[in-house]
Amino acid sequence: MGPSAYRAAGLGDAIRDLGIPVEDAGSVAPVPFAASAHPNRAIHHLAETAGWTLALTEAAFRHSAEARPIFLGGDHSLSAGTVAGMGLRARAEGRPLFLLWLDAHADLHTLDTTTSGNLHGVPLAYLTGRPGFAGYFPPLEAALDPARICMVGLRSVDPAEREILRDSGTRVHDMRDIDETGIVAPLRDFLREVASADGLLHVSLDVDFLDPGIAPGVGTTVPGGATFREAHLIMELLHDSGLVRSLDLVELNPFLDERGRTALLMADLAASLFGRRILDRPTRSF
Ligand code: NNH
Ligand code: MN
Ligand code: MN
Ligand code: MN
Repeated sequence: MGPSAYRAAGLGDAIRDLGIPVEDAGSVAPVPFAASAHPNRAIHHLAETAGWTLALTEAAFRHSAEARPIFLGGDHSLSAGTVAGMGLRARAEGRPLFLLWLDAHADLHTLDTTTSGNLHGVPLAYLTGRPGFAGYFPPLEAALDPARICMVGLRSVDPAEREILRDSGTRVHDMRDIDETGIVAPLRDFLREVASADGLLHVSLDVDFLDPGIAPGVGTTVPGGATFREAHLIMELLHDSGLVRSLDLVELNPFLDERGRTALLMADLAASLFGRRILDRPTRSF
């Protein structure tokens, strides 16, 4: 239902209004994937998710050749495919892929450590080539270097994820960091690294990055999230950087939304990323 809600919220027109041509490529269909049964019996929908991952990897690679794709979910397991596909795109262009992960959660469980069994909690472990996915998920052709990931907004990290993050080299900015120092300096620092490496930047925006007070339409709300302005400022800085190649909008659950306000906010944020601004201003280098 997420993609329909974004369409109804006017996502396409919000970007067209900026003078950018938009094409709706429609829905991706999962392809069959014969995943083995996993000893962790908690896991839900393993073979289906693997099939989606395969289909989305191919779609992301194909659509990113000539466009800056926006992937509408669906839960965050979608990123296992979209980011894998963007990894192939980056490799084809001979450039490194960087990832900005805007989320309350780290989504770094492996199939062995997840206790909820919800596969939206595992995409980053898969994408960074952590062990235990072989035979269960599609083989990953281009693993992402954890040092090229920047996480912003964390406020719910499980013990196994904390362990993985400790010496990963990933840039991690939890909500406390944002409270203490703001988001501008660390984001500019990351963007400078992407620019100097001539990298491709993928942005993955989980609804629960936002504070539940402004974005109630998600199954895993966590109090103390990003404000309206913090989120918009990130999008505005990303636009000014000119570095973003692709975007995920994930975890929207229209059943839990209030009068479409979460879908509208996510569409607004995407429009800011694509260049909507309050006033014209001299672009400052970051
Ligand atoms: N870490 C928890 C789990 O694996 C929660 C993950 N939920 C999310 N992630 N919404 O973004 O179940
Ligand atoms: Mn997530
Ligand atoms: Mn989350
Ligand atoms: Mn989730």
